[in-house]
Amino acid sequence: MSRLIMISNRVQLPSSGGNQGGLAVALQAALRDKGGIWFGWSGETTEQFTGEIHYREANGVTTATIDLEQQDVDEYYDGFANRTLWPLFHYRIDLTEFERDFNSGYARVNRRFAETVGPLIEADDLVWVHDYHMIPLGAELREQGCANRIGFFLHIPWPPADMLLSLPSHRELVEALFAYDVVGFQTQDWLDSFLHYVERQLGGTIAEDGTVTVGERSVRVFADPIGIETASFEEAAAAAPARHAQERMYMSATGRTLIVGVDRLDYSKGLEERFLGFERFLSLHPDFRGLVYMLQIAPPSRENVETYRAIRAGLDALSGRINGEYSDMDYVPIRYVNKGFARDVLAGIYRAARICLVTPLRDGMNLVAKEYVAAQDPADPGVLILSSFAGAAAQLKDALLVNPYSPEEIADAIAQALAMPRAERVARWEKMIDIVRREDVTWWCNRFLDMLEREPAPRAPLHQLG
Ligand code: GDG
Repeated sequence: MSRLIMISNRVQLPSSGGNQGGLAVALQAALRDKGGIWFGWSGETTEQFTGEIHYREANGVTTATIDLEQQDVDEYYDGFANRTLWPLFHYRIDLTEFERDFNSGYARVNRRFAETVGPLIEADDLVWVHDYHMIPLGAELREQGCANRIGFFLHIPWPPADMLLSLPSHRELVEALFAYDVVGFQTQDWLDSFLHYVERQLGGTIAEDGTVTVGERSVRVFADPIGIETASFEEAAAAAPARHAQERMYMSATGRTLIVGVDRLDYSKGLEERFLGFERFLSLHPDFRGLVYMLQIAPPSRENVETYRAIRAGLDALSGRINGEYSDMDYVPIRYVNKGFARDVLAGIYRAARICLVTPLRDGMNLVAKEYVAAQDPADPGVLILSSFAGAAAQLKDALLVNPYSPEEIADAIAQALAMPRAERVARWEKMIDIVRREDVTWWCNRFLDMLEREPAPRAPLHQLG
């Protein structure tokens, strides 16, 4: 049986704390099943890049990591990945920085990854590369003669063709994807944007079976929506630590209705717009003031990048202003918490919330929406308010779908959710949980690996496109 070589920017060993995300758990399970290695950056820097590999092993999973130079981190991670690709792929040209040094740092680190992981790959191994940090890695591996089956999965959206054209190296980036055998996107929408670019800019052709051909190169593309570890999340939500968290929320709420939001502190998550939507709700529905409050959990992320510091300052000011206006001696409308919670505590908070606001301006998928659904009490579930611009909206059609830019739509959806009879809440939830259970993270992982395994191997060496 083929081993699995998984490659992503960061890796995660199994831990006993129960604090791991569903994605890490699923990838670890696949690694345990197939055997192999999870390769990535250690998160550490070194004076001079040596390519020395640090191996760690826990619970049947082996990780292999390398340290990068500070300049690598600045140009590749904080630079091209998080200041160029992340904003651009989330439709934020206004925040996208186009620096030549970022480009060269991105190329250099991908080459360094390829040179260090390349020798670890054995003839029959399947190679699975993850996300926007690593787009050129497949091509770098092919350069070194790697003929294995290599797949790539993009966790974030793919931008519309016109938007991608604003990236000076757009052609190079897209051509690099043709070094893979299989490329997976979260939704058909993101895949369509990719195909549109390929047809228009590269004159590519698209076959019925999802094979895209440009010149002599072909790649199999498909939409494979990522799921969560539903069964274990449902279990966690009903277990003692979650019940305690739920009780704590009820006690501190003193009979008020809880609306929850859980997001990494990131401009793509639409936090400011969400606060404004909640403010609009309070202003349009004075009867509900003092009866409904919002808990926004937003652990900081990417604090080395200036835009992220700015969004934090903006949200501090906005929540302060709204609280100043609508608070009372015993009421604060927004509890805004900049820290993370253990996964089972989070499950209890989800369950205590009558409404979950998931309103990203753009999101590859959004796992919080699925976790909220999985955490609900089947007899008395809450209501999910979901941005139609999140990948998850393609599956969770029974959520209340909103335009996250519109405070009115958010305010109306909150009012509708608060008034929703239990029978309707149950009916909507049953349809959503059915999908969240069926299309869970294991389903996603197996679908990708099955697709990759179906590809003929070994593969021909890389030719030039065109
Ligand atoms: C990228 C794409 C795609 C958050 N706060 C806490 C906590 N979290 C966990 C959530 C959830 C995860 O972090 C966030 O996942 P999302 O999917 O919502 O968003 P991104 O981090 O932007 O992920 C996204 C995803 O990749 C997978 O492909 O869905 O579109 O942007 O699992 O629960 N977890 C704990 N405490 C917290 O306070 N334990």
